[in-house]
Amino acid sequence: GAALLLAGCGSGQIGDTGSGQTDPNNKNLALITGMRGEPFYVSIECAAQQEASAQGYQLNSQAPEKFEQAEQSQILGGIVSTKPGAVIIAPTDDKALAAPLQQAKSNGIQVVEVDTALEDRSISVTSLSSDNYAGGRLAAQTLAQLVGDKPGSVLALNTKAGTSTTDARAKGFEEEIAKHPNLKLLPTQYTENEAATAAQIVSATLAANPDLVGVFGTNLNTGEGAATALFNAGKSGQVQLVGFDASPKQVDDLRNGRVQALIAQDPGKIGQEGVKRAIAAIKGQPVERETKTEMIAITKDNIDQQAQYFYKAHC
Ligand code: T6T
Repeated sequence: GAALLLAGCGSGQIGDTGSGQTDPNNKNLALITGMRGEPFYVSIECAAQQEASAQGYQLNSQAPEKFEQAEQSQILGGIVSTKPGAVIIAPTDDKALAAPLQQAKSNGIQVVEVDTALEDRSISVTSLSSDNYAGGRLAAQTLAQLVGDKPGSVLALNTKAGTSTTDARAKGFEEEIAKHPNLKLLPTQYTENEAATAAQIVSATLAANPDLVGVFGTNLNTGEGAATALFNAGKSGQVQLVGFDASPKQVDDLRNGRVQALIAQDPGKIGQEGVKRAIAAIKGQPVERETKTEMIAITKDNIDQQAQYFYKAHC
């Protein structure tokens, strides 16, 4: 008796399991991306806002200042207390966000994962992202082609361990590079998603491995940092650089020869479809459990045909 009564009162506190019911008429959505002001996430936000307005829904969009799970969990806690019908989220850690998202779910909030995902697939109703493992393999194939037969070392720059997307990209990259006997893969390094750290690691790797022939930056910041370091060392175009994402700076770097290829994602599609699914889930309609969106390898040769894949710095 007492325990049941306790479970029924209070709202949004730890231990409150809520009713678990979603009001099908709830018109409020929340979007929590991985980091504020970052063009991949900005592009998701712009498309999500557009779709939400078109369907007559309010979208409350928030993000941590850095790609950081503690701050993101705090934002999520605040959003849960406003009881939106769904939260569309890019969890910054594949484990740490599980408990607060389970809490949201228990409070009747539908969870839609965009881009990154939790290891535990039982919390969200749907997950939308690039096929990041395939993207890592595509990056390796592209890099191997750029390097040609030349023997040498290759470096992959990951972000933070526990980031589902970049972990999958690094894995795909490693497995594909292993098929190229002329390329020796150095141990993958972590940048904590800081461009400056990526630049330092590339400078140090150049010094320690004069045979470096290729670098893979698994996302925007790692790629931007690597491009800066190679340029400062006078190695642009000698050490082949394949990046992931297509920020305005990355696209400039590709045009001016500081980067040789970019694997671009489709954040606009992810944002738009994320909102569509959130609305469907609120209404109790079925949604596809997992969907992979398109990616494309952009090089100097096809850059002028691929402008639709460039990310936005502002809506
Ligand atoms: O590469 C994207 C995203 O897919 C990844 O999960 C985290 O980094 C980015 O947002 C780029 O900064």
